[in-house]
Amino acid sequence: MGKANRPGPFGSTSGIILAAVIGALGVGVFVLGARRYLPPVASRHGIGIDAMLVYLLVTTGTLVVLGHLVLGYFVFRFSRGREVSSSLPGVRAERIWSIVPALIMTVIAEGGVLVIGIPVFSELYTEGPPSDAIVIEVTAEQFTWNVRYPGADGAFGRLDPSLISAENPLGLDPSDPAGVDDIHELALMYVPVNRPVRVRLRAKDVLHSFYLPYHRIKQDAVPGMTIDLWFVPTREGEFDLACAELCGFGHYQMRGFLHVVSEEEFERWLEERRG
Ligand SMILES: [Cu+2]
Repeated sequence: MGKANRPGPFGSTSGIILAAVIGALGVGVFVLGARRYLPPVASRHGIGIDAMLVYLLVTTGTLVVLGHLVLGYFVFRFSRGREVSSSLPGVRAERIWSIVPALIMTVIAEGGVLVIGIPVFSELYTEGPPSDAIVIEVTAEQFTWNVRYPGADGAFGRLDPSLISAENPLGLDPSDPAGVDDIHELALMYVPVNRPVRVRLRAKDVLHSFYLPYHRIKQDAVPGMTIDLWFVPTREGEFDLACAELCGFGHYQMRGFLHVVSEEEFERWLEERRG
């Protein structure tokens, strides 16, 4: 069957309809995917994350659209009941059509991840937070966020899991003087704008995930581990904190708030909370 001389499978009308559907599918997917699906960015590194996502979406989306338009064109062109002939492609053509798309996909994927993404990730995950970062401890539990700030001494009080009770949800050791002035909040974080924030993330019971959608931060909270993360908030306002890991019946209630305020307002709030 090397050479096939038979009519195309479609009459012209159905061919045109199919070609239009295929073309519209490609364009439709791109238009749907191009809508803004993340809330407006509010952190410094988030700008880099968004740049990577937009680059990958535009490059791969363009290929999807082009691929569908070419496919639609071929269906239209060769579906009019005309006789078509075909022959197997030569080795050279096969090589070219294997290597060129592989190179294009490499440039697209590596350009996005290595050139745009890796510098952002390496600052966040290998360099760590600057020394002037505000340190906050967040302990996730079913179904809320325990937020703790060190008091005026700048040190967190010792925790002992055997002391955990309804009144002492974190198991704070009363014999440690460093813990006396610690500030506790429930599902509420205050941070000053444009200052690095370092979060020491813990989990009390099961897996949770600390998700700040506006700040492009999502980190699993794992029982038995303290995981460090950091970011620099760039806009003042009240932002959502959500749990992004299905953690039980009350998972949907695990909403918290991040208040990003001016440096003066933050100091005022700290003073107030220190009493
Ligand atoms: Cu949770």
